[in-house]
Amino acid sequence: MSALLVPFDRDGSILEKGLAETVEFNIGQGIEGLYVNGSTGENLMLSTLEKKRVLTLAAEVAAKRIPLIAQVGSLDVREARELAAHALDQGYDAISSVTPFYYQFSYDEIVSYYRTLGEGCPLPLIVYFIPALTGKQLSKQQLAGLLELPTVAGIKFTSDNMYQLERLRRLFPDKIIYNGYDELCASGLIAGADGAIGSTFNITAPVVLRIRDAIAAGDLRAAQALQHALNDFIEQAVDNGLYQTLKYMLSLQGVQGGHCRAPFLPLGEERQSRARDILSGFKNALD
Ligand code: MN9
Repeated sequence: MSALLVPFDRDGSILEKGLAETVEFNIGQGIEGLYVNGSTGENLMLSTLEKKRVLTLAAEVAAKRIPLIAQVGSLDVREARELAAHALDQGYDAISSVTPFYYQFSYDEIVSYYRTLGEGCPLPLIVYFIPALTGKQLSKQQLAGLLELPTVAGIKFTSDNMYQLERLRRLFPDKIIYNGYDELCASGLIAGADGAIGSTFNITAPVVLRIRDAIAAGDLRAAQALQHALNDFIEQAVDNGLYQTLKYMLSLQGVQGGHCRAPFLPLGEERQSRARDILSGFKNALD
């Protein structure tokens, strides 16, 4: 699944046409689902109204062709519930929420947050674990405690701790585990993830699908070679300003990719030229 990029104009308004084109481009590239309003969607920088608008538009354009997950996490659990209700209304298949961040919430407080959110919405709930950004590390026992909640259907695991992922897989054969770092897509699948959700897949979907298929076929050499090519791409894109670079790469392919919202800075001439080289280098490496 792609973590959906949201194109903005230079003033920070959502480019609705660009958003629709981004959804369509992803589907055209064979992506099998969208994670809407995640980190990649710059969700934390949007108003409640804008979050709802993005959820609505993505659902309208996707029109049930692929499953959709709505990230609704908020420090205001009432906002999270309101967004969850909206996602239900718009036909989303699941909701997801980042672990409560900024304040050093206790584990019990985090559990209580997910209980409140899960009990308020009949959709399956996916925990979004991204300790590098939330600052909240959880042990494997604590993650297991979250997965034991009856309303929790799974986890988006954006951490490089493949041992934790493997242990969770072992403990919870029936819960859904998504690998979250695109750099570890092959590793995560081998450790037992059911799938992957990523920002770079907005551009690299065909390669990621090949990694998945190579692993399913037991061709680990092929998976490794593809992951090397993907990581050469990701390393350079991150260095160039990840979301701006991905959006610019959409624009190079006929999609109105737009800009990021401030305080993200626009790509200058130099970084645009670098982005063109990164994309062509990636395509050449795959030929
Ligand atoms: O959660 C994404 N995380 C962020 C998923 O964007 C913060 C990843 O897809 C990364 O962007 C990607 C590049 O580091 O792995």
